[in-house]
Amino acid sequence: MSLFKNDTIVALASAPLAAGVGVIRVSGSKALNHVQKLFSKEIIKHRYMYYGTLKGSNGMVLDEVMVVYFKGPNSFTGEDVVEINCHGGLAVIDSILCELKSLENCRHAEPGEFTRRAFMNDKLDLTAAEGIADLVAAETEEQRRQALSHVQGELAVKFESWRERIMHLLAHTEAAIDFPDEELDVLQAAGIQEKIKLLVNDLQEAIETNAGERLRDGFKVAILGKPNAGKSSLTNLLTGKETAIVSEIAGTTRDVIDSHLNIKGYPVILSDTAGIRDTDDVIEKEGVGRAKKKADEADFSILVIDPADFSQEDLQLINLLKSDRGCIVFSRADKFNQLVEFNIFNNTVELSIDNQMVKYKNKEFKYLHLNLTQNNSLSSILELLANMIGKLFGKAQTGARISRERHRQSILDTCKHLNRGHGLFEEVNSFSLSELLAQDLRDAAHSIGQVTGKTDTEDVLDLVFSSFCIGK
Ligand SMILES: Nc1nc2c(ncn2[C@@H]2O[C@H](COP(=O)(O)OP(=O)(O)OP(=O)(O)O)[C@@H](O)[C@H]2O)c(=O)[nH]1
Ligand SMILES: [Mg+2]
Repeated sequence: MSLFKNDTIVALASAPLAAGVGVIRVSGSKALNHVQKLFSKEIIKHRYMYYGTLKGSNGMVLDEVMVVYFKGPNSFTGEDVVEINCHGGLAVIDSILCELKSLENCRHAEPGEFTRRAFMNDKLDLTAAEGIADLVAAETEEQRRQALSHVQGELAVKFESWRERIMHLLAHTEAAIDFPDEELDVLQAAGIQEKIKLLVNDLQEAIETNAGERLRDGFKVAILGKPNAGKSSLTNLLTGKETAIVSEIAGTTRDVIDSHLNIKGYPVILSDTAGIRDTDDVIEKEGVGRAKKKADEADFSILVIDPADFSQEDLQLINLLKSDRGCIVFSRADKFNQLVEFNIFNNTVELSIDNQMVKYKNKEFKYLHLNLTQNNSLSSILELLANMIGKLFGKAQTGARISRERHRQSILDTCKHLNRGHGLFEEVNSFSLSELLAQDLRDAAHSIGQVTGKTDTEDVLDLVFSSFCIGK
């Protein structure tokens, strides 16, 4: 993105809808001058709200507005900023934007340009900038919390502490360069090799779970089972509407149907799938293939079983479930209220009624037995899902979580450089050990620094800010 830093930029900061109030943001050295030209009152004090009218160049009143001036560097972007609270009609907003853009060196902001200027002026780091984008997009309570913690710098603190550890190692290593005859002793005395190993362990632990990314993008839950088991009935129960067609004809659902849910603050992408069975029908076969793929990609799977129709195929499906990442819902509790009476498990599966656990081949899964056609089954399945998802998130490391592929990639790159440095110690007669190690550590510091923007490169900035919308 080519940016003219001296331009004053302007854009609607609120949503482009007909609304009670719209907020137009102006940032740059001419922000105050420009708004003052149109505004009826003299703006004297900073952080003070003025009520007045805005007039166009032809003298026509555009709107009655409230104006606040934030003097740089005490503003969002770090530059002079003026915010205009106008009526939120699209024509009102257009007319004000047009007038402002007709003034000298004033243009429409690029997507993310306000936040990018804030970054350039050291008002925030890249993780906080991403946090702002996530906060704007947050739809559930847990997403809001995570995004806010990033805006408040928790993730930056974490990445900075890793970078500082690398810089510390680098300082020792560079000191050893001056003692070529004793460099190994100097490095060993400082415990550099062990410290590298510890750091790599910490970094790997941070990317072990993808809880932060899941929280941002949605937790994937797949509903699986044989045809007619009751998968679509369960989907409709969870979504609270007729999301999928339910019928007594086996093979009703042919494709994957995704719905977005908010389960106790966690964003969930629920996938109803085609009943899994051997079939010659080409379309159904494709659906079965997609169902299996969904199950494989899912963070959590719910296997629906009709206890009256229990068969070898159900055992194969139980086999597909991953420990801690799956549960079983037996349907038709209204027709079969005692699972054990039917000896459906053929002694291959243990059923613990007290704990509501199904045990099969050393794996255990929580189960429920429900009437999926009844709304009052909803609370128990919601509770079970919320518990399971909560547990998976709880397993994640404490503190701020990494939330993007970009963060994960930089940790992987950092580990690669650190591991290479660590390996140098194993090379007998390693030539210029400290010089080579110093280079690996510099590379590692560069990789980890990219996350907060400490070692900014233009393409990283473009990548981060291109996902923003205009006005942010
Ligand atoms: N009485 C009763 N009927 C149920 C229950 N669950 C599902 N059904 C009925 O079973 C039939 C099949 O249900 P669906 O939800 O369409 O089953 P499915 O697993 O989506 O089936 P496919 O899409 O064909 O794979 C429908 O007639 C449902 O009304 C239940 O708990 N009790
Ligand atoms: Mg179905």
